[in-house]
Amino acid sequence: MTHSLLVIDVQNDFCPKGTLAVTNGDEIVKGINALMPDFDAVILTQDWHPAGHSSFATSHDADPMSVIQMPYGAQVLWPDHCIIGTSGAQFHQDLNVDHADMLIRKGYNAKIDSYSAFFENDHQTPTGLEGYLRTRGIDTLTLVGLATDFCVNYSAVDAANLGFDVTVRMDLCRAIDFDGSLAAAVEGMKNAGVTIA
Ligand code: VGL
Ligand code: ZN
Repeated sequence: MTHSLLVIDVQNDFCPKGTLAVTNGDEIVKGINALMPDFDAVILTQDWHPAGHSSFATSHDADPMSVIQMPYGAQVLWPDHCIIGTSGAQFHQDLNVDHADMLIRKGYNAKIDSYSAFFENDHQTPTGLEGYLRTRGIDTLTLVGLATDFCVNYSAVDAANLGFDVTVRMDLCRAIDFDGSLAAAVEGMKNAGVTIA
């Protein structure tokens, strides 16, 4: 077994004072750092959007958290967040980025969102993470980070569907939990064979 820790989007905009703040999002940073030495590899993801990204409510003159239909399916419209080059897009200052073997960015294509670390929201366009894991012989993943019900959820389900052995450490994740999204995410992850710990 080769086991990787996948740290999802521990960035300023998802922490208190961020533009898409997840309640107590910064609480998990210490625990994540403490876990890193236990793994064969540590991979960090970074939500990385160009200004005017199609997932932003401001790009559609719509209210934040409204939902629209995109060519690839339903899309929640978010407040502007994690814009390339801004401090909001940077990792939380206490996250031990020096311990990471690999950083993967996602959401840089203006026309399509990418919650998952593996595929954009069309569920087809790969980020390349699968190939990285396979060529390193990594077969087992533990996921932590932000937000439980969006990027952690999508990444965990994709990883399980790709055949990885996947565990989500709920104590080291925090959720947006909007409109029942957390309960739905937990249900979906369990159905995909993800271990909820
Ligand atoms: C995320 C909404 C929009 C996340 C990213 O990291 O869960 N959520 N972009
Ligand atoms: Zn985003």
